[in-house]
Amino acid sequence: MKILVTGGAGFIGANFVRQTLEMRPAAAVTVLDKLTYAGNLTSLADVADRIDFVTGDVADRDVVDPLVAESDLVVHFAAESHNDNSLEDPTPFVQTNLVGVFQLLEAVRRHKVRYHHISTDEVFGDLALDDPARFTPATPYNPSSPYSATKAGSDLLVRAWVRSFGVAATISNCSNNYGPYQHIEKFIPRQITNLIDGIRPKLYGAGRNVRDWIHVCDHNRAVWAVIEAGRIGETYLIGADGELSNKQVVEMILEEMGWDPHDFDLVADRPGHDLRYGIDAAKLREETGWTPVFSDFRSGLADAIAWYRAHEDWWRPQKQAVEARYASHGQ
Ligand code: NAD
Ligand code: TDX
Repeated sequence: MKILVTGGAGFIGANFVRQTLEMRPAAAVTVLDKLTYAGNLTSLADVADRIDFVTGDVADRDVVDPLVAESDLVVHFAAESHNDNSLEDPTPFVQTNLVGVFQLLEAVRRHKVRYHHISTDEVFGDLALDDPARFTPATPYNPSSPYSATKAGSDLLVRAWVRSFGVAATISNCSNNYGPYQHIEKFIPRQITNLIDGIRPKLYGAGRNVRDWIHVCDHNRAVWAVIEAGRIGETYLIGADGELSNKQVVEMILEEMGWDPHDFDLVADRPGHDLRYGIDAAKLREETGWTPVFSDFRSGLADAIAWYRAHEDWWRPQKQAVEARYASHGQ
């Protein structure tokens, strides 16, 4: 099987490539990645001789078309992925997350190639903190940020291409991932690398916002479950019952790294900050049999802390610029 993985030099994509080579050693994997600030070739260094790597833009028809033509399956991870960046400049979000998906859909339509679309629970907007309800596949789309609006738009493009043109596609909407190779602009690795540098963690607002955490390897195993057992045209929500407030997460990081759990700072809130995400993954579990392997968040977090401690060469080059950018926003 020839698989085209877009965004394979990013956090989830790099883990997906590695897991795929492990689980399916006969698969031929090509990665298409633009190597933006978020793409890092060293994330694939140990598997470089087992994949084809193409540097290019998913929004470029001339790049995408021949790669899709020679594939049996496209798994699309490439995106501008950070909410805070989308508040500063939405331009690349519209270009990559919408125009890029349009180009991929046109190519899989032309060449009749199976397509799996990676999306986020943020397309549904947010839930109240005290609401027992969780997102289901029937929850209406109500995105809050430029990032989540472009992801919502891309999901709708996929649905239209399935219905109008018979494209063989599935969609998965996952909750917040953590694990190795996550960019240090994101919440958990930012706080871990801050603490390595002796800097107190930064919580937006009062730290009450809730995210539903899943280990990146459980996300990727669920993606394979949907590719293999999901129904064409369907949407599957991926989550591992991991709801925690940001304050709870920071306290755990502090404890695991040997600090006092109160050693954090409250900083300026994110404009339009979604209050809570929570996933009901019943459809995924029932139709594909998937279950998460990383059921203990604290031990998964301890693994992630160990990874960032051991891979300072991977994140150090970006640390100063990331923190300078946050500081300019009072964060
Ligand atoms: P990331 O920012 O770490 O990686 C994105 C990758 O895409 C990078 O390697 C980057 O170079 C590449 N890329 C960006 N623009 C491109 C373009 N125009 N053409 C080709 N490549 C391009 O992101 P991530 O956290 O790994 O997220 C991957 C996907 O998963 C995204 O679609 C995101 O919306 C989705 N998702 C992420 C999470 C999460 O918690 N991180 C949760 C649910 C869904
Ligand atoms: O320093 C911080 N302090 C803080 O309190 C940072 C960077 C974040 N936060 C908060 C904001 C969120 O409530 O932590 C939470 C998580 O923040 P992010 O890591 O930026 O993730 P989020 O905005 O929830 O989006 C993530 O999950 C869904 C991914 O970045 C998206 O790509 C994915 O779609």
